[in-house]
Amino acid sequence: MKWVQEVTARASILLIMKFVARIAFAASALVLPFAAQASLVINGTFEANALSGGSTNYAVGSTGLTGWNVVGPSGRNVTLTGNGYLGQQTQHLDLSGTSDKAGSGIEQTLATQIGKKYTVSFDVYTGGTQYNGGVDFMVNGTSFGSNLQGNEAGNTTKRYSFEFTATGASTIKFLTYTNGLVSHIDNVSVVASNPVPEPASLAVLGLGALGFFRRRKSA
Ligand SMILES: [Ca+2]
Repeated sequence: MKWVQEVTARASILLIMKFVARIAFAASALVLPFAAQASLVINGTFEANALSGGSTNYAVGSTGLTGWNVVGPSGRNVTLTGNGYLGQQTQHLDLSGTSDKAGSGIEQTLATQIGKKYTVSFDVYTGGTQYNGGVDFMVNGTSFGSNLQGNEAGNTTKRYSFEFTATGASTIKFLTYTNGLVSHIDNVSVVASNPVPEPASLAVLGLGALGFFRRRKSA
């Protein structure tokens, strides 16, 4: 009955190999969130559109600003400003544009997943005490911050972070809070804030499966 033993052994090896493959697949699915930690926001740094001069205006309704829709009352705009403006080191966006009135801004819809938590972060610059400005921020129409200010005392940017739970796709929106000259944002990022499994625990899982396979084969 040696052939019966042989067939049984081969069948169990096949089963074990399938089991190991499943473990490996499950482990790879767990590893994926590591790679997905990059920001979901397109052009959150406002560096995608090259400036030839000091600034470029994008009118309400425009989709010329990479990744973003320009929103607000008809006739308003937002202004992409370049390196060196008011001491900034990179390109950034003035939500108040050339009108310097409340209500203009930008929005972007992100492929967030229902029930998952995300952390949104961005820099605000309102020009110190010599300028009047402020930024409103909302997700799917819900306000997360109103009249957000830069670091007035140091006349520098201030970074804000908020956490939200997605109900599907999420539209993030920035608007000028009030009539004012300087309502700038930069470095917008949205990342999943759920904790991810540590590589060490995944390695243990993988080794355990390997040990199981070896024990069965040598039996
Ligand atoms: Ca920038």
